[in-house]
Amino acid sequence: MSQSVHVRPFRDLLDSGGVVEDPERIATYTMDQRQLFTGSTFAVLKPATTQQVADIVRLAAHYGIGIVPQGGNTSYCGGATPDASGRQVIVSLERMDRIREIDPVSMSISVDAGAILKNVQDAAAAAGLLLPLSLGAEASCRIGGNIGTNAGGLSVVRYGMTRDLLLGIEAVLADGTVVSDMRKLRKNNTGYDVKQCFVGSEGTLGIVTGAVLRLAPLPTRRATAWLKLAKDAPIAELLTLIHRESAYLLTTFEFMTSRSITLATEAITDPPSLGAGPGGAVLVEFASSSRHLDLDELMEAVLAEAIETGCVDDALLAQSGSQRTAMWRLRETIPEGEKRRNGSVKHDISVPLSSIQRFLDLAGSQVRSYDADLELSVYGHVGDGNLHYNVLVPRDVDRLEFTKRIESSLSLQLYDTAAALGGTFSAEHGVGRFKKHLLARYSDPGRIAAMRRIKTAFDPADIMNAGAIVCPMGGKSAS
Ligand code: FAD
Ligand code: 2HG
Ligand code: ZN
Repeated sequence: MSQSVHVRPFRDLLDSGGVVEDPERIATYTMDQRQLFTGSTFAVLKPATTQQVADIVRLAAHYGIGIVPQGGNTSYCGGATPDASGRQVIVSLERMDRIREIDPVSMSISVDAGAILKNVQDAAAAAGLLLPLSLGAEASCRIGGNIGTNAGGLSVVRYGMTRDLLLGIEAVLADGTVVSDMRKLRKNNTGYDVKQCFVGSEGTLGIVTGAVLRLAPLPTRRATAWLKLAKDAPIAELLTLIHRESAYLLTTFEFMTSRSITLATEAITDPPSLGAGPGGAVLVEFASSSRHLDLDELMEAVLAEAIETGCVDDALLAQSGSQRTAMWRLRETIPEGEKRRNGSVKHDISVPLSSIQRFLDLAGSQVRSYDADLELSVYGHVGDGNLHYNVLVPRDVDRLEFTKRIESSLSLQLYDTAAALGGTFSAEHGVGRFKKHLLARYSDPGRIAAMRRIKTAFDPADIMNAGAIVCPMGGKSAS
C-alpha cells in the first residue's frame, strides 16, 4: 500500500490540524527520547476527542495498520517509537489535554490523557491539593504516557507509583470499544480491575483517553536536607532510621554518587556547592499539610540521630525556598548532565532494599573487572530500592556502538546480579522495544504466558503497539 493510501481514510476522519504528514514535522515524533532508534511512519494523527480516537482505531484495524500511542515521547525504552516498517501510525494525544474536573472533597482530578503532568499538578495545586507524581520530565510527559509506563519518580516512597494514584479510566480498545470508567471511588470491588490492565501496558492493550487520579492534601510545610554520606555508609539502614523517625512524613529519599553530582553541577550555570561525602549524598524531604507541625525541628532531630550512627558525615538543612530549589535542581539535572557529556548506558534496576548495598558491591566489582576505566553515574530512588546504575559513554567514542557493546555484555552481568538478588532490569522505565529481550531472559515463563494471554484477549490482531513488550499467542516469537 502506498503512503497516500494509508493516510487517506484518516484525513477524512480528522480536521487538518489532526493529521501531520510533513516529513520534517513527523521526524520530531519518530525518534526515541535517548536518540538510539528512529522509526518510520506515514503520519502522526492527533485526535481531539475520545470518539475520534475510537474512529481512528476502527479504521486502522480495518486496514491492518498498526498504532503507536504517544504522549510526551519522554520514555526511555523505545515504546513510543514506531518500528521501521512504515506500517504503524503514531496517535499523539497532545490535543486532548483538558482538565475535566477537580473534586476537592473526594480529592480527585479527572483529565484527558494528553494533559501534561505539570499542568495537572498546577491545576491540583490551584485547588489546594497535590498530585503526588513528580519526575524530571514532568513539563513534557503526559498522563497517558505516565499510565502507559506506570511512572515512578521522586515521591514514590510516600505516595506510590502511577498505579497507586489511578482511580478511574477511559480507554479505547483495539476494536474501537470505549471503556468508560471515569469513577473517583476509593472502593469498588466489582470484578476485575480493568483500569489496572492499562498501567504499564505501554500502549499494547489500548489507548487511554482519560483518567481520574487520586490527590493528596497540598503540603504547606517542607523540610529538605542534603546528607553527605560516610564511606561505606549502609544506605538501607539510614533509610530505615529516617523512615521510622519521620512519622510517615518522608516523601523523598534520593541517593546520588559524587560523580552524578559533578555531572549535574557541570550542566548548571550557577550551581550550588553542596558536594558529597565519600559514600555519596542523599536528598531527604519531609512534607506535611499540617500547620501544627514543625518539620525543621523533626528533621534536625532525625539528622542528629543519623549523624550519631556514623552513616552521615555532615548534613545541611535547607534554610530557604531557594536553597531547597537548589538541592532539587542538582538532583533533577543529573540526566541532563549525563546527556551533555555523551550520554549513558542506562540500567534502571531495582532490588529489595535489604540487598541494595550488596548490589552496589557486586556490580562495582563487575564493572571494574569488565573495564577498570569505565565511569559510572549511580543515583536514584533508593527509598524505593531503585537505582539508576548508569555507565557513562566516554566522550570520544561513538555513543550507539558503545551502547550496543555494553548492552550485550556488561549490562547482562549487572541485570543477572539484580535478578539473583530478587530484583529487576526495569524498575520504572518499562520494557518498550529496547528491553523486550530482557523480559524473555528474566521473566518466569508462566508470567510471560499470562501476559501473552492478556494481550491476545485485548488485541488478538496485534494492532496496538506491535513490537513492544509481548506479542499475542500465535505471534511471531515467544515474547
Ligand atoms: P511516551 O514516551 O509518549 O509513551 C510511553 C509509553 O506509553 C509508550 O509505550 C506509549 O505507546 C504509551 N502511551 C503513551 N500515551 C498513551 C496513551 N494515551 N494510552 C496508552 N499508551 C500510551 N520515568 C520515571 O518513571 N521516573 C522518573 O523519575 C523519570 N524521570 C525522567 C527524567 C527525564 C529527564 C526524562 C527524559 C525521562 C524521565 N522518565 C522518568 C521517563 C518518562 O518521563 C516516563 O516514562 C513518562 O511516564 C513517559 O510519559 P510520556 O508522556 O512521555 O510517554
Ligand atoms: C531520574 O530518576 C530518571 O532522574 C532518569 O528516572 C534516569 O536518566 C536516567 O537514567
Ligand atoms: Zn528515576
